Amino acid sequence: MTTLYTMPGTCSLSPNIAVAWLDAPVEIEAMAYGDHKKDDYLAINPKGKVPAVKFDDGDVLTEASAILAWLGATHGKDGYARDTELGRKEAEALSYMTSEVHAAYGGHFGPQNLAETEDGQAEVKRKTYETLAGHYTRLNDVLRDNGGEWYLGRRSFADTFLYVLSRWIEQTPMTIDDYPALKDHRARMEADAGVQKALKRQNMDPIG
Ligand SMILES: N[C@@H](CCC(=O)N[C@@H](CS)C(=O)NCC(=O)O)C(=O)O
Repeated sequence: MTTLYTMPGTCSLSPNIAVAWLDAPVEIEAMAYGDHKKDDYLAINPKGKVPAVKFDDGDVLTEASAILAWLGATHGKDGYARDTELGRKEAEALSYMTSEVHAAYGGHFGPQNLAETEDGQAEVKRKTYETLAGHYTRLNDVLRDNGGEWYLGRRSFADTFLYVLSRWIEQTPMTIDDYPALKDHRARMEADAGVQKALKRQNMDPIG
């Protein structure tokens, strides 16, 4: 069976929610934190990161936005196909969220990779939160301008990644209260049965 590898607290929650929304025939493997650096998993994904999908024939697909694109193309129902305006906007939004916003979190999760001294790392973190505040303002405003309910005005996989990002804000000195549209969206996502199912399958709880 096709398997999606996940780990608590990580962006693998995004494709996990997409699997739940599509009721796609994909098994969820809930790894414990740290398993991503063990040999068994490194044999599947040598990058040592989640998410990854392993297919029946042994082929492996990594990168959240590629996995979401595959899910939409293979198991997508109305609204998830890529050859629609929503599909194109979804691809754009997911590229932004993964390659810009997620990547900017490197300065929060791993400042030691960007500076050696304590002062240097503190500076990295300060700049990181400045950058992230700009991203969160943009995300909040796009969501608000699209009606406030779903990031692109209609439910799409962009909402699954946005939910991951609006959870991570809790780990920073920033507050979701500064982004009211994101705060409402996060609460709406947590009321969704597919999101609740995905959280449980990945050993995570709602923020509440
Ligand atoms: N560019 C990758 C990033 C994947 C990534 O950084 N995953 C994080 C979790 S959100 C991870 O596995 N981190 C573990 C580590 O780096 O040790 C994607 O979009 O899928």
